Amino acid sequence: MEPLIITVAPVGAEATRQDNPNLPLTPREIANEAIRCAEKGASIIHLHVRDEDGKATQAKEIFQGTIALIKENSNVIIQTSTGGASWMTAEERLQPVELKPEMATLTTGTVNFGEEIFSNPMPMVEIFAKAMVAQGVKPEIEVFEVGMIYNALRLVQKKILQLPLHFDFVMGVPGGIPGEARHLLHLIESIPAGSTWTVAGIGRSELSLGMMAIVMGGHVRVGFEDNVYYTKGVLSDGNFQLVERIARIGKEIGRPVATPEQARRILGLAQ
Ligand code: KMH
Ligand code: ZN
Repeated sequence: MEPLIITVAPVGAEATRQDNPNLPLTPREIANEAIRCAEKGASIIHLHVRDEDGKATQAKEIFQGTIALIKENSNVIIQTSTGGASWMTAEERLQPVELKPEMATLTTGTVNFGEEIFSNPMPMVEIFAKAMVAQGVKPEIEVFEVGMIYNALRLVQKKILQLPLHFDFVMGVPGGIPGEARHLLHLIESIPAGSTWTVAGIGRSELSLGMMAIVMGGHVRVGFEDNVYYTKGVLSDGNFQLVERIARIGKEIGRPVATPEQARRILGLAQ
């Protein structure tokens, strides 16, 4: 099996310091956390940023500053979010793609997101996909529901995207596909042969689904965007602790972590 690509999602758009006081918020804090996670075995940073008040933003300048700080001390792959937060406009969300990150997320459908709606109508998804292709950015297809796989394949049929695709199964969002083993099997069976995939389990499913992915040849995402706990009722000291644990488990069951260079080769990114 390929080495294990660990993605860390250190901040997200929703988590607050009330959820975990160790949540990084400023560009410097996010960069330091990203670098520490890279040292522990993460090869992709799934990046959201916050404004001066700690509120989610997709401002290009804040992404640019944060990415520059990360790159000073790490060659980790930067994957900017285009999901942003559910209340943002499409124009706001797409901004970081102009910075030509190596990767960006592409959610290929609309889903209930707790009490809100994470809106991704297909005409908007097509615009996002075309922008990524034009800027040489590899999309990671964010799958909150099985139908989103087939929406992504429609973009392939329309020759907007090309195979092989890289999928992230985001499982356990209230309103999306539950974070259960049988659903992960169904998702894996639904993607074309030759695809790569990772899993982001929300809350307590982060660890159980991550372990399944390690055994099944997939890859794993961890981090405070998805889960702020280390174990039930015990907050994590930092994202680095979640990365360290999944790297250790991977190593012990025969999937040592991928370096960023190995991850680039596995994902077909320019070396
Ligand atoms: N914050 C969610 C509404 C992504 O980064 O692409 C969407 C999200 C997905 O986080
Ligand atoms: Zn995200």
